[in-house]
Amino acid sequence: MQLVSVVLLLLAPGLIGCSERPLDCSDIYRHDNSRPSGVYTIYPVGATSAVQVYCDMASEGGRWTVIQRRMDGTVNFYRPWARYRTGFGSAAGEYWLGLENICHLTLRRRYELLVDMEDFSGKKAFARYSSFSIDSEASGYRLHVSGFTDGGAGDSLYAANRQKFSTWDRDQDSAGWSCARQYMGGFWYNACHKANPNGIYLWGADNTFYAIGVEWATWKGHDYSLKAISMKIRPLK
Ligand SMILES: [Ca+2]
Repeated sequence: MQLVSVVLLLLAPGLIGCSERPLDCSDIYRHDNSRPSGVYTIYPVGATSAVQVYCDMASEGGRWTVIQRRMDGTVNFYRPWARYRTGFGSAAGEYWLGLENICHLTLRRRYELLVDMEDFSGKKAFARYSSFSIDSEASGYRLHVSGFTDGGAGDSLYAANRQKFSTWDRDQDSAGWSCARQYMGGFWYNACHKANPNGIYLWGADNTFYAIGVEWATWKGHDYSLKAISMKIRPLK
């Protein structure tokens, strides 16, 4: 009987913690600010919407919810609308959180955006934006990003701002052709891009096909595919 009581006591704090249903990584941090970076479960769309994400608890003060991550080329990012809508990949590795999840988060809270990146020589840079949100699917998941701060990478999202999201099977870009098909990703293409974080994972400098790589052109140009890039958001205080 005593053992049962002890077990219940040990379980109780955990049960209370789980019932709080964190919306994003900032909630997990607020609940326990000693938690390290890693994979956690969040609930962006409500109690039945459990989704695994990577929480960056270290960069620039931590509390970041990673919405996109490339690091080794193990996940195919050339996917149709339905996959970009719901998300794909693995929270411990490469993934896309999903436009529907991102949309719900930015409806609920005001977010900033950090884009961290690294090249194949180990150099790092970032771009930071003080405001980030996307509209609903009915509005094409249109992007709103502003308040740029340069961490050495330059502002490669200026062309993507106020664009709808496009995939190879849903062309909502500003070009007379399909940017997603030409540059082999899914993104807020204009006509077409300075940033292609969901492009084809190549290994550094490669000009075989123009601008199809995992690119941040204001840092490395259009013939260089990054080793790593991640887009992460956190609520403004
Ligand atoms: Ca088009």
